[in-house]
Amino acid sequence: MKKKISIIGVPMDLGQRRRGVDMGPSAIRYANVVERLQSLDYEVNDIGDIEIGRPNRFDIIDEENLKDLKEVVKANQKLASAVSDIVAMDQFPLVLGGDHSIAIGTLAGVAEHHKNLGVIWFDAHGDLNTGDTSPSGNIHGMSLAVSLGIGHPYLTGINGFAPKIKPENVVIIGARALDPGEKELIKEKGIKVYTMHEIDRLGMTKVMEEAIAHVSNGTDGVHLSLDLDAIDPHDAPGVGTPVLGGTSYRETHLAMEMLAEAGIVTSAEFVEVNPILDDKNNTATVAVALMGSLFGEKLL
Ligand code: HAR
Ligand code: MN
Ligand code: MN
Ligand code: MN
Repeated sequence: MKKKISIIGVPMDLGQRRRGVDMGPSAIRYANVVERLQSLDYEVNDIGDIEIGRPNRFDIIDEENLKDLKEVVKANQKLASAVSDIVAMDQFPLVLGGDHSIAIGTLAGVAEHHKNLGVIWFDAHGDLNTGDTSPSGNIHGMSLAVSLGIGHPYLTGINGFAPKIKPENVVIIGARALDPGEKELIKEKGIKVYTMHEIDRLGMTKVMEEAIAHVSNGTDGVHLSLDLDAIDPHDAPGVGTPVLGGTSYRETHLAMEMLAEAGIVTSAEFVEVNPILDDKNNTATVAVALMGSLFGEKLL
């Protein structure tokens, strides 16, 4: 039987103050994600977008250094239920973002069915802040911490259980902008991190071999959370928080190809595509090309 992929868009730019990332799912669809994956012999079902509220900007109140907390909780609860339904039907959930705070909902939905989920977090950032350590109050900088059960109870409690994932099952790849509180948490929890230094030094092949071994060890599924800002801004300029010195287009493809070969990934999200900061939809096009590799597209 053909494996089924269910695509779900999350047009959300809340949780931070840079507009435009809500158009990410449209940009990715415009870059032909459905056709690309269908050509790989998957049955692809685009189930549309999660409905996101649009609070009147004069009503916005930032509570406890957490921007749009209530709206972000609402959106992620909806996403969690939708993702959980997809997994329950034995389909692969492919989530299109949208601000990276949506990883909270994706992981909440997936973790309902995978009690020992491995997580590969491709990102320039650690997303390991809490309201207490965040320099910005932006919830996208907290989504991995929240999934580990660390942070505001409205966020950690989404879908009624916490934590969603365990620190020993997580690997971060591409980091180059970590805040002091995040560095402390990484040490305290023993989270495996391949910064750009290790990627430069070991090469992507070795990094991915180790990362794949790490997240496969004793887990019952692997989620890929790919923040487009992991990639160098020369190759993926359309992101809200670009950081120089990221992975190249080819290195990132190699990583996806190795994941396809390993056959371990059971859910994925591609986030932070912001078409109004982009150059001719390049970033969405890169995202779709990477999805092609992740789902087994070959060069020859
Ligand atoms: N670490 C910073 C903060 O918490 C920057 C986070 C940047 N953004 C993301 N997440 N898109 O990866 O504010
Ligand atoms: Mn964001
Ligand atoms: Mn990031
Ligand atoms: Mn991120």
